[in-house]
Amino acid sequence: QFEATGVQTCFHGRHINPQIYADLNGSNWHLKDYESRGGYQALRKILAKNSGVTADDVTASGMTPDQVIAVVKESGLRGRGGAGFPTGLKWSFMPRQYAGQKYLVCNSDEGEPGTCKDREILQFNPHMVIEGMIIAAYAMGIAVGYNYIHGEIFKTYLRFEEAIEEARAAGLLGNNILGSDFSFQLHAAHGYGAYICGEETSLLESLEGKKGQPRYKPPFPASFGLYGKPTTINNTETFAAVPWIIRNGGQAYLACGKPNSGGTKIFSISGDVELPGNYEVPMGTPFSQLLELAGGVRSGRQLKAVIPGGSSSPVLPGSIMMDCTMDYDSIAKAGSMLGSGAVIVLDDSRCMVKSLQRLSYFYMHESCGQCTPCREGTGWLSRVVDRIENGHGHVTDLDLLDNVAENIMGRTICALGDAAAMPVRAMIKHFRPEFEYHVEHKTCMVPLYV
Ligand code: L3W
Ligand code: SF4
Repeated sequence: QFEATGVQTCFHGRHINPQIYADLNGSNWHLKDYESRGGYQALRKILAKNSGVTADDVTASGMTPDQVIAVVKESGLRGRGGAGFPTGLKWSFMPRQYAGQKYLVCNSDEGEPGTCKDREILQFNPHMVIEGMIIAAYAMGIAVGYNYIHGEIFKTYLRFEEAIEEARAAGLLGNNILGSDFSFQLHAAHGYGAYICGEETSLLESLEGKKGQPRYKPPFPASFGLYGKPTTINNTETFAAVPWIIRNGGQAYLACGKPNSGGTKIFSISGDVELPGNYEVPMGTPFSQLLELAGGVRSGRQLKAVIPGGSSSPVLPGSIMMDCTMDYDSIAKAGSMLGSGAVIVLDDSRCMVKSLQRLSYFYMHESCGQCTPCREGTGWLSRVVDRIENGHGHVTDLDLLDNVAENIMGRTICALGDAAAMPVRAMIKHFRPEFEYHVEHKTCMVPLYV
């Protein structure tokens, strides 16, 4: 069932399938290969009207920008970067009649611990993102776009540059695309590895050449974005879904998933599973099936806990996760977030105090330092968890952690503060006896921790 659902990215289930990996690892990412898989047919479809451009699989009727946005709305596509904001709605925020410069930005600054999907889309299927961006630019009347790529995947950035050059040489980017009256210039930019630059306004600051620190929102980028101009920012996987949606229709994409969670989603599964990797499955797939696809829990051990949507999402006990389906509503109902789809599996040999120690250190390290609750609070969280793990905890430390977390949440400029606080509260809520044991016995209650 899963092997056949490669809707977006041609991962067709797990990417570590040797045959698929061999294909993708080769030179199959080039323009000619993408076109042989039906690539750029969606672009040809929308431009057919005013250019005489021919498309293999559609009548040459073309699509207006409004029609493109309507199809994306109909598809139920939601932002794949973490927040799940409806993509069609976001596109409709762009002021179409605005006479000045407008920008389109792809957020490829993938840095969320556990998430490793966007880099593989860019590595193995860059033209799908480029086509999605061109279609988005057409729909919103945007002439200039940037793809901001994480600084630690420099080879992927170079490949994306190469793909842009291929598209430009073939008349798919630049002035008068495919002979139409639509022009779009696309550029790649790379960051330097700071996690916070994945936050959209921080990314814009960095793209402008400034220190990557988040801005207050509102105003949202839709009205005050890059260089203060209206800007639409979407995640890499979101853009990659667009060509399929335009070719096959919004309803077809929606039908792949669930009503409030249309289409498919790539889940990056890591941790204690036999076959970690990226898996593209329909939204609404039971977690138990996804786990099975990843080979099950490592070495036949028991499932203890799951962080379902990247390190920013609250941890859930394995028993709760086994009743969930992989879609926004089910995971939210269970008390966490689907986030960017990074599923971190923890087996029964894992110490939750140690796990939280690593997470808390990460957020302290990545805080940009702009707001006091985050700058100071992430340090407090990290130091208190540290002392519990190292056998110097106090009986009052659990309440202290909860208090610090509570005082960070909702009091910061960007979501990093909440992202640091939520995992702490969830860990203590679900695994309190483990923390208490650490404080009382100054050692771990999980004897097999390695
Ligand atoms: C115009 C309005 N635009 C919202 C736009 C807004 C943004 C999108 C979602 O955080 C989460 C975070 C991480 N007018 C608007 C509007 N928008 N209202 O809609 O906005 P928002 O604020 O809900 O979310 P966000 O700030 O984009 C993203 C979580 O995702 N996360 C992060 C993963 C990180 C990666 C990575 O490394 N690449 O994926 C994982 O869970 O914690 O909660 O575009 O402008 N009225
Ligand atoms: Fe910076 Fe943290 Fe404030 Fe975000 S919440 S702006 S990362 S200090």
